[in-house]
Amino acid sequence: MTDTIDFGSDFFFGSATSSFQIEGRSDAIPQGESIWDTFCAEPGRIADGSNGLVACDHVHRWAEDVQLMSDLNLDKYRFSVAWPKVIPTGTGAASAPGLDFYDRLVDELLGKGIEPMLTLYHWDLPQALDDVGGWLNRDTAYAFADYAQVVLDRLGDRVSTWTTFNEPYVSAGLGYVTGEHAPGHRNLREGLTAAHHILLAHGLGMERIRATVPDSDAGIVLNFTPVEPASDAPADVAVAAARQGWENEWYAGPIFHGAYPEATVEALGWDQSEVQDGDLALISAPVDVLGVNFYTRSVVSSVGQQIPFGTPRTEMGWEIHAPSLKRLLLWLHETYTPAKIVITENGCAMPDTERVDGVVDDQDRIDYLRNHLTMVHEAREAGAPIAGYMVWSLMDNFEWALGYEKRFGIVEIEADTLRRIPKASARWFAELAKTGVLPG
Ligand code: IFM
Repeated sequence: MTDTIDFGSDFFFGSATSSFQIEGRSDAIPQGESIWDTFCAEPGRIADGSNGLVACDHVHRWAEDVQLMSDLNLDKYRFSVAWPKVIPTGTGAASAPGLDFYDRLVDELLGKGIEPMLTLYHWDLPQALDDVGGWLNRDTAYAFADYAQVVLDRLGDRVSTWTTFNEPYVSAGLGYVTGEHAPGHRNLREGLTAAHHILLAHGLGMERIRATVPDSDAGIVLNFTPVEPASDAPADVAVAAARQGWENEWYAGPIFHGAYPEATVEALGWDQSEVQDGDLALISAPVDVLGVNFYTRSVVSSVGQQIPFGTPRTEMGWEIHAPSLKRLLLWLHETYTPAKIVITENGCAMPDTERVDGVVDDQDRIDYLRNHLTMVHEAREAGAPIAGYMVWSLMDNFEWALGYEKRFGIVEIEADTLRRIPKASARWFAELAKTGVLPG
């Protein structure tokens, strides 16, 4: 047994989800198609051939889910709004039933003493916007700002933390460069364009947030995968540097320093022709909060990705390496000096095969969470301004191109009934959230 760790009363605990991954559809809420609906309908795109039509049926079970969060003693809940539920075709008239859904959810959360943290975009772009170019079209950034305004006008009086985008690296990189995610393009040049337009949309969205809810905390959620060279060999070091620029600095650079990382711009041969006067000033307007999503690190060499031999991995095949989280947090603190950091996602897909009295006994997930939380605490003690930690995810859900086969939840969703069954990790997390103390 090691010593217990007390996070103190000014640190919060929460959980995170996203619209497409949990909501599903309701006949009472007419909604537009999103790029993910289209992608799911294309044969071979999703590992188990599934889709988001029902997902966790949160659209009907939201009150039960909020009660669950309350039972788990959560201080905050991070969720995203589905643009196609609020403005079905991306631009134009807002849909009252869609807005009412989020209105009820926010009231229910507040009624149970859970603070909502809202993400405006977690990948479900209205298909109608993709039909006219999606993130390759600069107009999409302006459409995003108008959509943000609709949500702000409705929920701004009750939601105190707003983030514009979740993981633009994934939207642009996996959506436009590798084709693993919607809309499934495979073109580096397009990825660079999409990335810039998403950042522009972030800047335009921040302007709307500032103008509408000046007292709120506002920012963005970025994912980081610290990159390390497999050896000191110059070829390995060069690959690591290039990966670091694209995976960890491409978004934080413009937001915090007003510039794309120069060496990577050069390495990628990007002419920056889509960057217009004033864009970077808009993108680098100060944020109050940087959301950090962390899962793993990358050890790279000139011959590809190297997971050190014998290292434990999650069901995603991702190396488990908690010390990288501490290093990341201190690096972010020193390099970008964000006013406030929130761990907006951290967690793991595990096999979930052990059961005790029918309940998933996920000691491996508890170990993962404990080890990462220990690193968060150490980084905080060393001066990084970390305000809270949100586990990904509240419940098992649609893991994008991998469908429902990878389970990240601390709450199990029973396959046929969609019954919510807290796993051992949920009980463990509930105790932590209640006491603020990580047991030794
Ligand atoms: O499920 C995703 C989430 O939507 C974004 N961050 C990473 C998670 C696990 O892959």
